[in-house]
Amino acid sequence: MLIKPTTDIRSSEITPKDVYLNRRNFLAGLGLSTVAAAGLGMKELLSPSTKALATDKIAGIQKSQFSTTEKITPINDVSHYNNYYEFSTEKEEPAKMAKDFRTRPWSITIDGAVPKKQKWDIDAIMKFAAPEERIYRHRCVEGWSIVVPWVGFSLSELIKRAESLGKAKFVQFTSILDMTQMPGQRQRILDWPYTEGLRMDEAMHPLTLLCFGMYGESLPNQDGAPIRLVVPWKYGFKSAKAIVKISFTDHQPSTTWNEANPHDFGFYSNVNPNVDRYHSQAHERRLGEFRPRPTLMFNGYDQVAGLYSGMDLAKNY
Ligand SMILES: Nc1nc2c(c(=O)[nH]1)N[C@H]1C(S)=C(S)[C@@H](COP(=O)(O)O)O[C@H]1N2
Ligand SMILES: [Mo]
Repeated sequence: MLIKPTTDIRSSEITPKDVYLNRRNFLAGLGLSTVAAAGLGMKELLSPSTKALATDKIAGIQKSQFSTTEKITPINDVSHYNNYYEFSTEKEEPAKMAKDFRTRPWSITIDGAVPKKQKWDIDAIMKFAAPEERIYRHRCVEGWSIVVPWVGFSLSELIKRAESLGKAKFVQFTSILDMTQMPGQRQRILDWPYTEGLRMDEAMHPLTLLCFGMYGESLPNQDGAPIRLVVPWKYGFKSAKAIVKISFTDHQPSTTWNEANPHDFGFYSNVNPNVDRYHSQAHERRLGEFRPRPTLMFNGYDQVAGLYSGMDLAKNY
């Protein structure tokens, strides 16, 4: 999602991806990988560093009533096609470049409209509630989508413990700032650190997931380890990765993409096939599929419609 003028690039945007995936699937069928295709020898292929993921199983995961029964996107696609501009603007790069990213020790600072500023360790946060598997559709504003079995629990479990004060109407999420580990931050592609935000009722909605795993294991670094947000009825950029701060405010917080290009990336950014922003949002392509499918209002999560009653979603896009 490079910042560019709103020329209509339509589905041509997604085509290289299909070529990439099909090529990979083809190579996988031959028992080869793109690593081999890139001309690396057998030694590199067999070394542990080429292992797809270095993650840990999460114990005691419960099923969720919010899960879709749609076909889950293969883990290898989800973990090798990532938007993570702190590492790279190329989607195949974060899987490689985030490999050594340090996810411990890690804490999240809770500040703003709360009785007292706090700093919580990630391992304590992960015990706030039982981990659930939430199989969600995930829709990027660029036109691709995936179905992912995320692991986490409702963000409301954390907000309850923060005891946010009555004047808190919004929540801001801040991702880590560390240019020693994140080469993308040495470039001013975006105004670092990455920030995102939600209105309090959106943040408290049971669908809004504080996420620390996927496919039964801890998150791969490139998918936002150790902890990220997943807001399934909004475009993917609302789901900030590698969160280090959660701030409660009485006003709408600034958010990175909205500041970069407010026309294309609204504060709300609910998935909406009827509002063309960035480019037409009427259709999407599931990773690994060829035929585009129609995009659903709120990405199919109709239960959130009540949050926006009386709002013009073309204006408040
Ligand atoms: N910190 C941070 N969070 C981020 C991004 C990013 O570049 N940096 N990219 C966003 C975008 S545009 C998308 S589509 C999703 C992608 O999540 P995934 O790589 O797990 O599919 O992460 C979002 N969260
Ligand atoms: Mo995205």
